[in-house]
Amino acid sequence: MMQALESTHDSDWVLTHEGYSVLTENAVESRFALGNGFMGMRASRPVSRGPTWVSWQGFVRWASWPRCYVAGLFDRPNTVPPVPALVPVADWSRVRLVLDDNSQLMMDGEFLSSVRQLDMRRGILLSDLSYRAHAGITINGDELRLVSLADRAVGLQVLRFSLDRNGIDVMLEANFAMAGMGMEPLQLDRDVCAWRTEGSHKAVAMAGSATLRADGHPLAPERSFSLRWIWRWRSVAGQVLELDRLVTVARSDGLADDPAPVASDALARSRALGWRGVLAAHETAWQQHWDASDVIIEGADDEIQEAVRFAVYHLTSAANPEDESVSIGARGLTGDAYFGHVFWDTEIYLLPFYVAVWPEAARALLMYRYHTLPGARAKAAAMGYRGALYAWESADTGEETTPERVVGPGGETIDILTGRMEQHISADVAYAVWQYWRATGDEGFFADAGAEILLETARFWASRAVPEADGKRHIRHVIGPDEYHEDVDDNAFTNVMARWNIARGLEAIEVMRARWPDRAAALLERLALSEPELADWRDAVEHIVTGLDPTTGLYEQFAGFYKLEPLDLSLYADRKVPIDVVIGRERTQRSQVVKQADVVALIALLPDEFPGAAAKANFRYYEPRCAHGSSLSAGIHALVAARLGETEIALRYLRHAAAADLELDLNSAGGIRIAGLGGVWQAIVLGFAGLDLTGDILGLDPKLPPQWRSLSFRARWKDRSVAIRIAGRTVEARLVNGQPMEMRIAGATRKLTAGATLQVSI
Ligand code: IFM
Repeated sequence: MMQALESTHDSDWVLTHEGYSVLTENAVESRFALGNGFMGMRASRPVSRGPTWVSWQGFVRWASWPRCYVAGLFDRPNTVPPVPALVPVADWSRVRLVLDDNSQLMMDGEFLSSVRQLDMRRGILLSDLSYRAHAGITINGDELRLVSLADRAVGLQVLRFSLDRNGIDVMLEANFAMAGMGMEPLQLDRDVCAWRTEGSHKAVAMAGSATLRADGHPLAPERSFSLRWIWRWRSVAGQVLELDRLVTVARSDGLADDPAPVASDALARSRALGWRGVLAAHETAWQQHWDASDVIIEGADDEIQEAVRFAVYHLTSAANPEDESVSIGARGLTGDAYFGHVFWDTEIYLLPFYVAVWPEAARALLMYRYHTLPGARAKAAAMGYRGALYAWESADTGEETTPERVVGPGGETIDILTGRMEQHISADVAYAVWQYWRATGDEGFFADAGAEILLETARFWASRAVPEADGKRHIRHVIGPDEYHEDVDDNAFTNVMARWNIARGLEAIEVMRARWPDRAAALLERLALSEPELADWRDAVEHIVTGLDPTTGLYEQFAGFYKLEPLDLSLYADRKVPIDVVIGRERTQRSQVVKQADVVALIALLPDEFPGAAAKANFRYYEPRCAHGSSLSAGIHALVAARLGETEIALRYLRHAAAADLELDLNSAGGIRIAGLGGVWQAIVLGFAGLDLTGDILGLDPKLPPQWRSLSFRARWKDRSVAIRIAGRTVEARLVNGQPMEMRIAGATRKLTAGATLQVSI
């Protein structure tokens, strides 16, 4: 194996998978997927195994799902009901190998070894295989693949292989499989092709170059077809053939913009660098990201260290600070589940990571919400409300894209109510805007975009929380984070977040008036926000029902939750499927069983709403009632437990969250569950380390598990970068760059100056 194709010699950084199983291949492809926020590529093997599928318990699935995605490339496939979905682009890593006229589908021979590795430090996928083909010919090969973090348009594959025989007629074809699937061709030239989506008027171009070398000398290809190269030669035993293929991709969102020249320019740029230069630039970019975002835990189990790196790897792979027109789907760019749609996952589960280590990415994600405000306004208006109600599932335009119904496992039609009722999304977006602004002090963003989001979402809630005969304002007919209970009234999470959102809307006006009076007046005028309407907002803040019992400090999850049938979840501890599958949908709805963190998520987001012993009381009440039917749940439970000093419980949940995509859980088949990975990072950094970026001073309140010898990471805060190390009862903080600042560590405020490491005993 040549050096570039070797993985980092450190098991903390490298995930390894040996073999190939039709049952788990899809999950492996998601888990080892590559991405740079613009392009995402599943880790499918480059040589086809033919149309392998598994027919298992009555349904048919593709064992391998080779897919390459481009962020924002949505179209409406012919689904019923029609919803926008990400359209895959060409699987540019595909090769076809023919030996003496026999196509090698890697099905009929024998794998002597087959190993895939994800080198997270370098952001590369490495494969190594040895295969005994027909007539006993052995093929040895290895592959390196990446999508560049240094130049997001660029992908690279380097493939080396040899045969153990002389005199075999070999044909190697490098092609762009499935190119243009579901799209119409616009241009099919030798080195660059472009297609357009059928309905959404987007276009994508791909350009490519491929070189095959034998003993370092290029072989001449046949070029009978666009983006296809065919080489023929007679084998020499042990001779190493090296294929390097560069691909570049460009997307355009309007038919007037031609993406082909953009892809061609990117190809020229990367060809000038050569594949080693492309690889080197990519590795440097990853190193810079790791310098800013690595989390090092000494003394933790290997799985936790590996899990947090895996989380940071996928979070880094998912975002693109250069594109404000896209956000991150529930599976990133690693699989088709949820069609690439964006949920609250991004603002609540992912944003904290970006805000703390990569605020430029956080800003672009929030600008996506700014650009999709018209869609949110239209949704609110269509439902009879004012302001902005964001889509529960959002694609490229901001219109609601949640399917209205799906076909259930038994062929029955199931209505999906979340698109109409899961409205907390609007407060979640507002929450993320506020967190970003507090942590970065990005005034330009606040004045140009953030304030408008806060005002329009506040306005929605004020119109949504209707005054009733009891003198209170209620929010009826919603779904909270606990999606087992549909069409409920006064979900505490929704109502408390709504109240918070309206209060921040009012505060945003104060901030605007104090800092930019002219712009404040212009904004209020443009939004036609009058004093009587603001008075109504103040009334809403006063009167929204929250479900809080002041005597116990407990929030009722929604009106009537306490009257539901109690369910002892410990009796179902060994179940392998979600609780609603075990006890049925109807009983689940009648029971006090919570799908995922709901009131517990509120403790995480708005700790000030749980003074004194209230946080613990609510956690103790709701934690045993939670069935964790979503990958979002465990991480947030770990975070809250860690802050409460419930270290063992927190570690248990952290392990649970860590295992989700790292173990070959078949739920990862449709893509990694990136919100769960965000939860892993949050549990460690916001939970155990107690990092708080939202106060006037950067805060840290560590409560590490005793077995962790140390926890180290970096955080960005208001144009500064701070390196933090917590070891036992000592905290070290160092200002990596930026102006001197204050920091509150375990309640005590200290000064942080350049060049000196602050050391505090806690
Ligand atoms: O947003 C989540 C939701 O909270 C639970 N079901 C899956 C969605 C996408 O991850």
